[in-house]
Amino acid sequence: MKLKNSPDQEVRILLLGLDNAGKTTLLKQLAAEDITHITPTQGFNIKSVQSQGFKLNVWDIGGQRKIRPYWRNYFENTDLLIYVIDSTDKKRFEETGQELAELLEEEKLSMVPLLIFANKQDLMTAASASELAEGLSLHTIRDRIWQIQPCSAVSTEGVQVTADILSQRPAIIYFNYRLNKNEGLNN
Ligand SMILES: Nc1nc2c(ncn2[C@@H]2O[C@H](COP(=O)(O)OP(=O)(O)OP(=O)(O)O)[C@@H](O)[C@H]2O)c(=O)[nH]1
Ligand SMILES: [Mg+2]
Repeated sequence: MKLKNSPDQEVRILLLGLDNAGKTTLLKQLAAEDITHITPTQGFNIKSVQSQGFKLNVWDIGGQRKIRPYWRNYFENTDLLIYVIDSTDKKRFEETGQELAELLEEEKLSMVPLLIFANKQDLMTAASASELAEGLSLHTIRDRIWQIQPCSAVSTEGVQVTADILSQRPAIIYFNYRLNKNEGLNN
């Protein structure tokens, strides 16, 4: 059992993806906040969510093209990368795939576990998670743990699973990640 005063393990989570993907909506849902007045993010938002002995520090960075060069300022010490995709935005699947591929090449994000949210599944025109996985050639990712998750940040469908992943999986993901880096579990 957790000692009363033992500090929570902090997990740094980075939310990235193109503008309009639904990152901020997702962040607000995770923090159980109102989602009715969300505007495009010009800089970043950060929220800390307490979960299962973990303190999840979730960084949501604006995805507009002119802001993307600043993503790299947030890479350091990331424990989990969440990449959000608007599953209805077929015209930009190639663009989002390119941005993701570039992220996976980043030294500072090497081996960082990847969770992809196939968001906006509440809309009729949404591509399925498996279609996206195929389109983005996710099976070629071999240098990290990855998972694709269908969800709707608006209806919250899949967000329960999201909350579940964020509360249960980081323990596993995080420890695997540390083990892979040969850092052991005690530091
Ligand atoms: N139907 C539907 N709309 C969504 C969903 N998630 C987000 N949206 C809408 O998509 C729009 C963009 O959402 P944001 O959360 O602002 O997107 P973002 O990724 O933070 O965008 P930037 O801050 O520009 O990078 C808003 O109008 C949201 O209401 C979803 O799951 N389903
Ligand atoms: Mg935003």
